[in-house]
Amino acid sequence: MLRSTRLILALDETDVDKALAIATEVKKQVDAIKINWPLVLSGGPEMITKLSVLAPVICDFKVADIPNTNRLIAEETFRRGASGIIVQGFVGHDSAKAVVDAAKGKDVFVVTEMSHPGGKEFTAPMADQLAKLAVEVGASGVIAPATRPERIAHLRSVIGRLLILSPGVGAQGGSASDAIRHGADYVIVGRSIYGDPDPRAAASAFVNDIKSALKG
Ligand code: OMP
Repeated sequence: MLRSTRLILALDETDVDKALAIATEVKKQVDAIKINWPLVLSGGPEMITKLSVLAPVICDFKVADIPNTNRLIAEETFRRGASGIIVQGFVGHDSAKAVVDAAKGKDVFVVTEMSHPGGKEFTAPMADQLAKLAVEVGASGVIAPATRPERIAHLRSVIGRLLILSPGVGAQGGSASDAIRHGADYVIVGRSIYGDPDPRAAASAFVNDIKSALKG
């Protein structure tokens, strides 16, 4: 995945025509488009293929099953054109490794501490172990919360040079520039772009905010 604007669009828009129009509008401002169950359930798995023509697609399926089921999900995801996939690490090394093996060099990201308030309950206490697991199974990187940027800095110290993708910017209260300053490689933004009346202008504002952090 290119590290150009460092912005990833979380396209959780369930109106398929709108989603495709927004993706087309902002494709030059994003390094990847992340899709999750809402858009796959409304538009079908072919959304992966359609969007992959516009930008690299990361499938945020938060895969969390036994190794064989994880492998089957990953194979189908990559067969449809995805460049990356997001998995849960709490199911264990064998399950996460099954996805890394099925990815055959494509990107796999492991969720660590989640960005919402409930993320503090179970995922925060396990975050270091989840981050270590990401390193040990050969994942490309981790997901870490922009809502608690100090946690990004801490998790960076655990994972070394692996990538950090950071959601929780905008609608959940986090700041893109803070996340980058604390060590994120990319920020993930959903509602504050696709829910804006002018998604392109909203994306540009995030790109400029990220640039300001990289300069400073
Ligand atoms: P907005 O809150 O609308 O910007 O969307 C954030 C996106 O990031 C959604 O697609 C979430 O599912 C996803 N996300 C989180 O918000 N928090 C996390 O801890 C992890 C993810 C994720 O794995 O992408």
